[in-house]
Amino acid sequence: MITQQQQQQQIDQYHDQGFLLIEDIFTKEEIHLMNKELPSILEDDSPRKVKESNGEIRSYYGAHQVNDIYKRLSSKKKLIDPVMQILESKVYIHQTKINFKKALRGEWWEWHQDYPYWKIEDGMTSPRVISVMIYLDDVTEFNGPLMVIPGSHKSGIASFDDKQKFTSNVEKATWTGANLKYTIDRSILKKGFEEDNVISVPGKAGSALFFHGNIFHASNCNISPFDRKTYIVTYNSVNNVLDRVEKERPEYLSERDVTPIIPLDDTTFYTQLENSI
Ligand SMILES: O=C(O)CCC(=O)C(=O)O
Repeated sequence: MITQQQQQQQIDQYHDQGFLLIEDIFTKEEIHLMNKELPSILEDDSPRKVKESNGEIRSYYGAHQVNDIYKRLSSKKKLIDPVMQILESKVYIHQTKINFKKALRGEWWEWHQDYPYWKIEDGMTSPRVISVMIYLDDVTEFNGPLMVIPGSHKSGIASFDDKQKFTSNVEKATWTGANLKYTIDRSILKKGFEEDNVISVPGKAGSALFFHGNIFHASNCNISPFDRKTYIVTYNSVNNVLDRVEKERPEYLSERDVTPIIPLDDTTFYTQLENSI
């Protein structure tokens, strides 16, 4: 248990740096449960499953919509409480994805911000949104940890599409592959690198990395012999409405039902689990 003062320090750190790593937020048993579900989730051959250019699985979108363990673990109180505290409101899940980054095969993620995608593709009105990356494996310096530029979330939107401006290109709206649509310009990135202000965020399986919708982030290829699987849940404030857009993306990329999550405590989670076995 942490004290109220420590909790406030964590929240202040998040607001200042744009990210926060909390270790041991999930138990070994919970991580095992999530990993055990993966083969059955991946039997699905729908567009939710996205491949790398080398044929490996890159991502699976919306696991919480098709799998009960993922659904319930995404609602756990220990995740939702800090998220609600940071966003100062009730929240719902806008999007989830499992990123696989397989040993010696997993590819990179270019430097980008997430919020521009949600603003342009989904009509999200403000960056009052937070993603939580849950580490399903140990994440090390060598298997492609997330890299961030601390404080960059304060720059607002700094990403551009390949024409150096925002265009809502409906054809590309469901693009989920390795060549990202909105990336950060080299000149903007140079500043972060020159000021020696780029860090990676390794951590043990069970850690959770909370990060702001506008933080600059990227990750390298996995050149280690160990997989680096993570589950990313994006929580949006129920007050941060999605405006109408010309063409709505499918629900596995953009949820429009804003019913607030009811946080699940451990007792409820394990009772439900026993009942479902
Ligand atoms: O999995 C990763 O390393 C990067 C994921 C990412 O950048 C994203 O989901 O926006």
